[in-house]
Amino acid sequence: MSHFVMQMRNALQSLLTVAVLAVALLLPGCARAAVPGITGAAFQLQAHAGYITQPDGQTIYTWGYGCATGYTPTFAPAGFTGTSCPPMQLPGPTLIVTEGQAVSVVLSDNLPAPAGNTSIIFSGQKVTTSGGVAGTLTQEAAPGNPVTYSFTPSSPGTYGYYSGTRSDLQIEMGLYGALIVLPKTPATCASTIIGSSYSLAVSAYNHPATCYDREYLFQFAELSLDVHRDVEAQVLAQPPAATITAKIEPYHPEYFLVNGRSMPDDMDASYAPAYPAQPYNGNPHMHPGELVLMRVVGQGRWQHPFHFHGNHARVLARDGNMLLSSADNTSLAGPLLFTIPTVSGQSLDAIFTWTGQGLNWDVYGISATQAHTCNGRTVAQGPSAGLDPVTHEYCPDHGKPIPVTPPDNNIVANGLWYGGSPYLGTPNATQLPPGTTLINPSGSYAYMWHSHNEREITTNDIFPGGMMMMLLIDAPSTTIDERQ
Ligand SMILES: [Cu+2]
Repeated sequence: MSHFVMQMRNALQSLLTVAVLAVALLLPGCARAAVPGITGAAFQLQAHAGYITQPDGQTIYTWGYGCATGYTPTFAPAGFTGTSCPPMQLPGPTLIVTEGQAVSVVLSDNLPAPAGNTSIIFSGQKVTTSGGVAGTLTQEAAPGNPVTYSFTPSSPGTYGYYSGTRSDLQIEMGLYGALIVLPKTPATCASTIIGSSYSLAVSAYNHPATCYDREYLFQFAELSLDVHRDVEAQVLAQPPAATITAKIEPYHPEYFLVNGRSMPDDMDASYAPAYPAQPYNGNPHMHPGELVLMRVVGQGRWQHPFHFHGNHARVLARDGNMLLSSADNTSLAGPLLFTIPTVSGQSLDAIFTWTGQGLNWDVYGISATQAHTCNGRTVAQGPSAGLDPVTHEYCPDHGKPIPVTPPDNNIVANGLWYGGSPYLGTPNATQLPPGTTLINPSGSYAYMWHSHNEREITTNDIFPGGMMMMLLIDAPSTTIDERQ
C-alpha cells in the first residue's frame, strides 16, 4: 500500500467498502493458481485471432497462440478439471518441458491475412527450424506453410516465448507465452508443505536452495485499446487492408495484465468458463512457512515493478541462470527483493515465504496462560523456542497478551481487505476478543501483490484493477486446493 492508494481509499471509501467487502467475503472460496499448462515432446500451436474480456466489460480483439485444430494436448499438472487449450489464448499455452528432453513446436499461421507471417522466439533456447519461410529473427510460419522449432532445453527455469515477427505489433496483440523447464535431476528436498499442492516439481533447479512447496506464474504485460481497435478495423474492413499499418506510438495502454487478466478477474480460477481465452489466473495461496516459487516474466513493452506485501522474496535465477556466489559457486547470490522489476523479455525465479515472525503478536492466538505444544515441546504457558516443523508456528510468539493491539490495519493486511481479526483461523476461539470469530470467517491474511507503478492498478482508469492480486495466507488447518 502507499500514499497514493491510501489517498484514493479515503476518497473512495464509501464506494469501495461495498465492492471490497464483497470481494473479501468471497475470499475463502476464491481461486488458487499453481502453474497450469500443457506438456509433452511435440506441441502443435497456431497463431489465431480472437477476443478477450476485461472486468470493465470491454471485449478486446487480440491475436494469440493456441492449440492447432485436432491437437489434443496433455495438460499439466494432472488433476485439474475443465482444462482447455483454445484456438487463441492470452497468454499462449504455458509449455511445460524437462531439461535434456528434446521438444518440437509446430506453429501454423492462422492469423487474418493482413497480419502476414508470424513466428516464435524461445528465450534461452538453441533452436533449429524446419519448414516455413525465412524471417528477420527466425524462420516464420506463413499461411498454409507451418514452421517447426526444435530444441533441447539445457537449463531448468522460467522463460518467455514471443513473436519474432513485427514484434512491436504482434506482441502487443498478444503473441506471447511462457516456457517452464523442470530440472532433470531435482534436488533432494525435505518437505515443508502443509497438505499437498499441484507443484510441477519439488525444486526449481538441481539445487537444494530451490526447493519449493507451491508455485505461481506471473506474466506482466500492458495493452493499448487504441492499437487493438485500429488493427481490428483494418482486418474487418471491406475489403480488408492488404497489410496492417501499426500505429504503436505514442503508446497509451489502458489495461495492465497479469496472465492476461486484470484484478479482480485474476482472482478467479484457472480455466474458469467466464474466460475462455484467458485460462490462467494469478492468485497465490500459501500456509505459513511454505516455500512459494514465484515465476515472473516481463512480456510487455514496459517494465512493471511487481511489489509484494508480507515479506521480501529471494531471487534464485534470472533468465534460467541461477545467481550463485563466485566464492563457492553454491551459495545463493541473488538479492532479497521488495519489488521485482519485470524487465521486458526477462524472466526471474524467486522464493517467497512468511511465518508471522516479527509481527509482534501471536497470529495463532495462544493466550499467555494456555498450555500448548510447539516445536515438539509441551509448554505450560508463554513462549518456547524454534519454529514448529509441522504447522510452522513461530514458537517465541506464543503467549503474547490477549487481546493484542495490532498495528494499523493498513499494515496488517491492506486496509479494507483486512479480515477483522489479527489471527489466522480460529484455533482458540474462546480466547479471542468477542466477535472475532464472526468477523474473520476466512481466517486468512490477505496481502496485496501489485504493480508499484500505481497507474497500473487501474483498469481503463478505474481503481482498483489492473496488475493487482491478493496473496492469501491460510491457517494451517485450511486445505489449499489450487484447482479451485
Ligand atoms: Cu502496496
